[in-house]
Amino acid sequence: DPFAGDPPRHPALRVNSLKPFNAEPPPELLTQSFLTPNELFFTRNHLPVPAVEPGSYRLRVEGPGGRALSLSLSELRQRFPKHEVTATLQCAGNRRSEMSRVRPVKGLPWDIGAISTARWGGARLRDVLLAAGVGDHTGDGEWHVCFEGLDTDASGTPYGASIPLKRALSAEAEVLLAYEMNGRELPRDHGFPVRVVVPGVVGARSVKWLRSVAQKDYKGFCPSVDWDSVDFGAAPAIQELPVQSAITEPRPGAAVPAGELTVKGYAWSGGGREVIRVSGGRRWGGEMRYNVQPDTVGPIWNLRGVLSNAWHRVPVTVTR
Ligand code: MTE
Ligand code: MO
Repeated sequence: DPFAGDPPRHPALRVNSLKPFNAEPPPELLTQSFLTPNELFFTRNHLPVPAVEPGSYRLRVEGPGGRALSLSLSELRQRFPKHEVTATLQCAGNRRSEMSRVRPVKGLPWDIGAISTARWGGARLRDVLLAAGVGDHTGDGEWHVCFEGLDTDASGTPYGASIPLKRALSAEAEVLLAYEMNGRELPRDHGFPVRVVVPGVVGARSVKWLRSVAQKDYKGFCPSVDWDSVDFGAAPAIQELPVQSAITEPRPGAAVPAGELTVKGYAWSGGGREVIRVSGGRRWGGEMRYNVQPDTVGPIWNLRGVLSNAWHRVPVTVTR
């Protein structure tokens, strides 16, 4: 069993698939705190969790013209200033099960919990790339930075993803090579010992168990084994995510007393845009810099079941 070495998990997680492990926190626990506790943070694994010996871990960073760095964990910690950022990760398939109710779609049937927030600590990707000789001169959209994980499929192909070089080098985008999650070392399910964190961008780009970072001259050379955010035909790959919100309490089908009711939920702007307002009452929806959530699933339905961000509706029964 290739999954025999996977780590133990919190019993409260709602499991969508055991091997590979895919699970989300129950909605009520997700909104109990702004930062999601590490053991409740949603987990999206495509493959078995690699067992990494921190002492022999090396991160390979390939710059242009054959220049390369090989960094141990302590070199990554010591050579580059530690930067911290609070960022939400969301899987492209979050709330997919609502799309499936309109018409069946492919993929894991996530409810509303494939989204979680942590305070990440690590080296800035920008600093590491500059140390490897990657320069700002290549900031046109053709250049990408490719990430590979230590998790490989039966053919030896690693999990991989890429982001535009411009984002990778941007000080504002705050892309991290993270070795800490909420003040502790990364848990094995979340990429121990090092993962990428790309704030505001689809979770698939935040490659866990990072083995290499390489500058490539165009996207065609990057590996991509990711099913839940690969290109739709000729459409560009998903990067920044649209505005999202959902109700975590009450739960669908709940019996609630007549009168005033406290409703809890989350709202997230996606690609680092500002939240203008969250409307409740007749409609529940987030509005971020004039991006609004679609009111129904129908017009945004797609076969992969990604970017499901329509108004979240929770039917309840009012008791007296
Ligand atoms: N990185 C590796 N190496 N292998 C993976 O399976 N899954 C990706 C991304 N990084 C994945 C990965 C996907 S699709 C998502 S949504 C996020 O990790 C989930 O991160 P989490 O499991 O820490 O929540
Ligand atoms: Mo994902």
